[in-house]
Amino acid sequence: MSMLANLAPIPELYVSYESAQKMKTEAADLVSHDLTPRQICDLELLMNGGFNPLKGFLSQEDYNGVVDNMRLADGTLWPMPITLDVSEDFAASLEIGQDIALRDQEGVILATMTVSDSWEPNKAHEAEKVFGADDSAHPAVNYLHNQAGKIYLGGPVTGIQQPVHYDFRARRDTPNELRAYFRKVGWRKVVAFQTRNPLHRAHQELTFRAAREAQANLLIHPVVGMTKPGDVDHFTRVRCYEAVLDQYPQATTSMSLLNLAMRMAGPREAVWHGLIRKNHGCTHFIVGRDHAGPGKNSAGDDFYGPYDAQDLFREHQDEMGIEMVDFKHMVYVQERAQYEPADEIADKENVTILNISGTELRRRLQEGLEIPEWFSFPEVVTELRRTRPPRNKQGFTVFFTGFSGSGKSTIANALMVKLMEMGGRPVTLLDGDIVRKNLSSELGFSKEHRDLNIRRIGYVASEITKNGGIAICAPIAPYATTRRAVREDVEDFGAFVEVHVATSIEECERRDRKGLYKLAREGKIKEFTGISDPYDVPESPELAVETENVDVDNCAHQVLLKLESMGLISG
Ligand code: PPS
Repeated sequence: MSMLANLAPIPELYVSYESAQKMKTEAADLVSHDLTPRQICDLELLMNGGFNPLKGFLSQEDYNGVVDNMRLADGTLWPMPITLDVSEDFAASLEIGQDIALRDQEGVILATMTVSDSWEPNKAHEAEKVFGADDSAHPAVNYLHNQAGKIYLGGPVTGIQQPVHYDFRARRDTPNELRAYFRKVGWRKVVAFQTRNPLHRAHQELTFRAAREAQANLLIHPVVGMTKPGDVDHFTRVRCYEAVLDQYPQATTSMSLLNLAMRMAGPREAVWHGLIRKNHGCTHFIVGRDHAGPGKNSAGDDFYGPYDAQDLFREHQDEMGIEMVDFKHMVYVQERAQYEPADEIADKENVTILNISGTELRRRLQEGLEIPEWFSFPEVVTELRRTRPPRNKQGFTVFFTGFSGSGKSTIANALMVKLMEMGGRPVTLLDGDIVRKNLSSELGFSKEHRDLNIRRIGYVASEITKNGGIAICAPIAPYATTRRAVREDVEDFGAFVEVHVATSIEECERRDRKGLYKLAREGKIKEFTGISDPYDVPESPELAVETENVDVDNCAHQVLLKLESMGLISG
């Protein structure tokens, strides 16, 4: 297969400017759904043709086909369920055939959708089929179970306007804008490079080789929508890409940003990425080792084989109409001062092969260690160091959890004082009682209210962490899923150290400092944690402290030692 691009415009779902103005006024009468960040990304690519041939969020029949055999009901290849998940209450308020307004998080109307289908999906089945396992260590499976609404709505979308972006506007292109650009500059063969990481020298070599192999122009097409939790933020990455762009021949290389919400679905994701790039006018697509890999599963193994994505792509590429340029792992050969594909080095025994993994790079950045010139470009390293200061200068959160009266607040107070004595970073204590007085004064102790309380604490802690401070939280936080959600919020910006204050319920009741256990036993306080309400014992906290026969100073000191071993404070 050797192909040239058909660069005719592809169908979009937008109405004309005049109709859009009219629809905006008329939509005031429609029921509204406020889109989540991921749904906004999906909607943008639906509307601009990035997800061509989809005409809206999947119907139940299309969804079943996509989940079970990667095909829409009419047989067209489509590997990823693009679904509009909503709450049960919202779904129950709608009727089939009704038009709803799809709004962004500021309430701006982006589209309308005619609801053709509403159903409760089998999420465990979706996880198994689409992501390979119903294992919440997979970010998309976690999203499916813990963030996505219970009901899916399907139906055709009518586009009113693109989601608004204030950043890097000149670098964002719709499929038709890219197609027009390729037509204008006469590019008929274009190889796309998908990435969610900063570009280092190995990537540059890989993309050069791919362009040479396909005798094609190169489109660097990084994802700036949603990537894997913990990735380098897209602002930093785009500044890095811009710095590296100078290293490429201008006449044959271009860069454009893609507002895609990745799922990290490995093989299926590679096929999806290929279809999206075809829609953007590309003829070739680079698939490397472990394409869109989600990391390890809960047993510590990889979700997918390193070349599964290449195999699935190869199987479908004729039908897809975009050709794969496959790559093995690139490594640096010191004696020849160049990058080579690991599997093509014939004289392995006689040369020194160097490689720095993503994990090793993060470690070096975190610890402020050297990053050699053979690995990356000085401009990229400077940019990364600026946003990722070493760990002992970053913000972090210590999150105590345990029963009422377990000693959380006392240890948290002692820890705060010790950290303040050390200095360097501002420290804030978000104690359970204090938070309930200030942030959450209207809340009670139902599951819903407790979750809300913890999410508020998590939000404040993540802001403190982002801004380089230390947040110490000390609520009961009885639910594991909520603690996990807070961990994710915080880990976007710094370390999350969960400390289980493991005092037994019997001991807490025996101490009964505030006399609450007595009242709980008498039924005078309802839903009391440990007595008449559940507590999920943390399965793998960073630290568990025993408080029986151990004094407070020692408990706080154990936390300090943990922080030190994690590199968060210097010894
Ligand atoms: S939660 O579940 O995390 O939102 O709880 P939290 O905000 O930490 O609040 C716990 C403090 O409120 C007092 N209290 C109760 N605790 C548990 N269950 C019930 N029903 C309840 N009613 C009041 C209790 O004193 C907790 O304080 P701590 O500091 O944990 O002893």
